[in-house]
Amino acid sequence: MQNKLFLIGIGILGVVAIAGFFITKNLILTKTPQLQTRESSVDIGNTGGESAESLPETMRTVEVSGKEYSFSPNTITLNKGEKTRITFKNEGTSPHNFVVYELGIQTEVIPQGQSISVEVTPDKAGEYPFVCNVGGHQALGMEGKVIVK
Ligand SMILES: [Cu+2]
Repeated sequence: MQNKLFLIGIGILGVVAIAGFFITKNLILTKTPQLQTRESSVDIGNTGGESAESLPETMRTVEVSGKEYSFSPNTITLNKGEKTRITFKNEGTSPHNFVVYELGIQTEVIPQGQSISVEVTPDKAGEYPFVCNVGGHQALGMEGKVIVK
């Protein structure tokens, strides 16, 4: 009976010793992956370039106002390839709009006091005339130019 207990005791010690060996081995092995994790966390730091995604929130905005019968300013400068929001405000008393035919921009005709925005990413440098195309307004002076650099 005592011999049996002795043998069981030896057996348990053996199991503990073997388990201890493997646990120690595993601890050593897991140290290496931990180092690799630190390296990959550097990569995560690099993807901090995601702040570039916040650029649309700080999208460049250009404001133009129109009245009878002029635009202010009458020259707008855009950067080639840069998405820009153009906000047109009618500060006159008649309805007006903002049109740049060559850039494919044509806002709705808006009444006194209202604003309307369009977004544009010009892909060609050059100078493009803008107008209000409500009947006769361009001839009366509602024109200007967009310069894309
Ligand atoms: Cu007009």
